[in-house]
Amino acid sequence: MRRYGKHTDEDDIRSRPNRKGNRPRTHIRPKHEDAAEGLVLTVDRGRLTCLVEDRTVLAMKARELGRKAAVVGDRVAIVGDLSGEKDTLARIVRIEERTSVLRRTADDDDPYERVVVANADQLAVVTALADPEPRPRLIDRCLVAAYDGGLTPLLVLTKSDLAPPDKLLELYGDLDIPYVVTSRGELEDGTAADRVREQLAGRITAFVGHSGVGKTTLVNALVPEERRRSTGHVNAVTGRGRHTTTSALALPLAGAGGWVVDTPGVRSFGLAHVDPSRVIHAFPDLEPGTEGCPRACSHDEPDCALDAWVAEGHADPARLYSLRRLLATREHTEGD
Ligand SMILES: Nc1nc2c(ncn2[C@@H]2O[C@H](COP(=O)(O)OP(=O)(O)OP(=O)(O)O)[C@@H](O)[C@H]2O)c(=O)[nH]1
Ligand SMILES: [Mg+2]
Ligand SMILES: [Zn+2]
Repeated sequence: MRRYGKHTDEDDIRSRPNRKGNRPRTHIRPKHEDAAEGLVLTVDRGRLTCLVEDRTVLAMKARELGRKAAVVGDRVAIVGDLSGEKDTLARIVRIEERTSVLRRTADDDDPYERVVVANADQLAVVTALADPEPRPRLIDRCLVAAYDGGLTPLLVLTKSDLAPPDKLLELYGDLDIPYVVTSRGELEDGTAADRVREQLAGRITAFVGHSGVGKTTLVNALVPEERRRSTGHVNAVTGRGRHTTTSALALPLAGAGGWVVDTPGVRSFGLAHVDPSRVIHAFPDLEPGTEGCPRACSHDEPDCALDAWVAEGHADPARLYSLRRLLATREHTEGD
C-alpha cells in the first residue's frame, strides 16, 4: 500500500470529502452552514459566474456582505438555486480568506485600490516585443505589484516575429525571473502554448499587460474551445475593430491542472498601496542586509544598510540596482 510520497497527495486531492451543496434551501439560515463552495470565474456588472462542483452558477452578492466585493479567483460560500439553469440566481454569502491579492490603483494618487485577482500564485506579465512597443516601466510596476501581493512573476514576451527579445531580457536578467518568448508562428504550430503551459502547470496564473499585447490570443491557445464556451467570454470591439477584453475571466487548464486568468489591458498600474518591506521579501539575497536599515527605510536613501551589505560582498550589486529601479518606479505616476 502506498502511504507516503507524491501519489498519496494526489489521491487525497481526488478523494476530498464531498462538498455540501445543492440542497434545497427551505429557510434562511443565519450561518449558512448549508452553503456550497464556489470559485468566482468572472464578474459582470454585479453578476458573478461561479464554478460550483462542475456547474457554472450565476450569483449576486448577498446584502450581508456589505461593501466587500468578490473578485475573480475568490473562493466563496454560495446558497440558493445552484442548479446552474437559465434565469436562476444564487447568492454569495461569504468570501473565504484570500491567499494572495493582486492590487492596483488607477494611478498613484488614487487611494481607491481594487483587487484585480484573488488567490493567484503567479503573475504573467505579458509584453509584446513590438506593436505595441514594450514599456519597461509598466513591466517594473507589474513586478512590484506581484512582489507586494505575494505572487511570483513570469515574463511572457510575445510577437517575437516582429522584434527580437534580447534588449528586454538583458534588462530583467538580474531579477532572475522565468520567461517565455512566443511568436505568431509558434502560436500556430502549438509550440508557444506548450512552452507557456510548462510554466503554468498546477498554478493559478493571472495574465496582465497593456492592451493588444496578446494575452487573450495566448489564453485561447492554452484552453480548448469547449472549456471557454462553457464559461462565456466577455469582450467588446474597439474603435479600430479589434476585440478587447472587458473583464477578468478564470479558465481551467486541462491536463497539468491549474488556472489562467485573462484580464483586460491596463494603461498603467498604480502602486499607491505598495509597502517596500513586502517587496523586499522577493529578494531573499538582499533581505538580511536590511537589518541595519533605519526604521521605515525606503532602501534608497543615504543611511540604507544595503550599500554596505553589497560592498561587503554578501550580494550582487546588480541585484540591489534592480531592486532600487523597481522601488523607484513607485515615484512616477504614469506607466511607461
Ligand atoms: N504578430 C503577432 N501578432 C500577435 C501575436 N500574438 C497576438 N497577436 C495579435 O495581437 C492582437 C491583439 O491580441 P489580443 O490577444 O487580443 O491582445 P490582448 O492582450 O488580449 O488585448 P486586450 O484584451 O485589449 O487587453 C491580435 O490581433 C492578435 O492576433 C504574435 O505573437 N505575433
Ligand atoms: Mg484580451
Ligand atoms: Zn534600507
